[in-house]
Amino acid sequence: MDQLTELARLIQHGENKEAVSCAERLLAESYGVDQVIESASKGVAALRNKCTVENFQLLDVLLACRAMVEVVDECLAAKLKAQMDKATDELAKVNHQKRLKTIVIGTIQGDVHDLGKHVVATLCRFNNFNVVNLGKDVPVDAFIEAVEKEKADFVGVSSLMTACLPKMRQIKPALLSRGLGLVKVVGGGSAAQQSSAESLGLDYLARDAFDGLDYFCRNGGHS
Ligand code: B12
Repeated sequence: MDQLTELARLIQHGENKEAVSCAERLLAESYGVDQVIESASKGVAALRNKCTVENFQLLDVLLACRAMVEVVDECLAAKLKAQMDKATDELAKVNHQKRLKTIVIGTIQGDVHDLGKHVVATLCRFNNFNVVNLGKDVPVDAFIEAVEKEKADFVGVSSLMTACLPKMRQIKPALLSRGLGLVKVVGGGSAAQQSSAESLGLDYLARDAFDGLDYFCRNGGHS
């Protein structure tokens, strides 16, 4: 079994300590952060049939999620932070007054899935964005208030629950009604993927965390 498949297996079985060691080994052997996240995500996704209405095995899913979060927090964040510190030093030398772009991110109201959004927040934070993470089950108004308070450039909104998509659709009109139309709204998550940017009123619908990060990097905000 190759090491990426082994990492997916360890996450799937909730073996958190072994998963962190395996991810550390992979990174030391110069596998990319994207490969590690992809393989860790496969481990969680393998539990799909243990997370249905008919068959819901909470413990298995929670243990797998814990392993995934520890890999992201203890391993990928450390790796990205080292790169980020270096990049920040270089950036500071070039232009020490440059303002970091701000992303307000959260999982939409009614939905408690937050692993994917957590990955996006971590990636963006370590790629030179100021990230305000509102958590999960976030009402539309809370997104708008945070955008105003933080003078945000972007909203990142996640939904894995099809039933919550109508709430996601309310974000852009709510921003427009408060004169915040220049704030770009980026959606993600498996439920959003079943729809389209147009029908959800998004500026962009990201395929995955890296696609979202690329969009944030490509696009300037309103400052
Ligand atoms: C883990 C999990 C859980 C965990 C969540 C733990 C947590 N803290 O997040 C727990 C056990 C709590 C859970 C609960 C439930 N779950 Co669940 N869960 C899953 C599972 C197995 C994996 C999701 C996951 O974390 N994937 C790994 C992450 C890394 O991937 P991701 O979220 O897709 O994110 C990636 C991209 O989509 C993207 N992304 C995501 N968000 C964003 C946002 C932005 C801005 C950007 C740029 C990118 C981005 O970046 C990530 C990395 O690339 C899925 C099945 C599956 N295979 O997807 C079901 C699933 C999502 N769950 C489902 C259901 C039904 C439920 C429950 C209702 C079950 C129940 N009967 O109680 C409850 C939800 C209650 C609620 N109100 O929300 C359904 C949803 C069906 C639907 N379409 O509506 C699924 C699809 C299972 C199924 N086959 O039916 N679940």
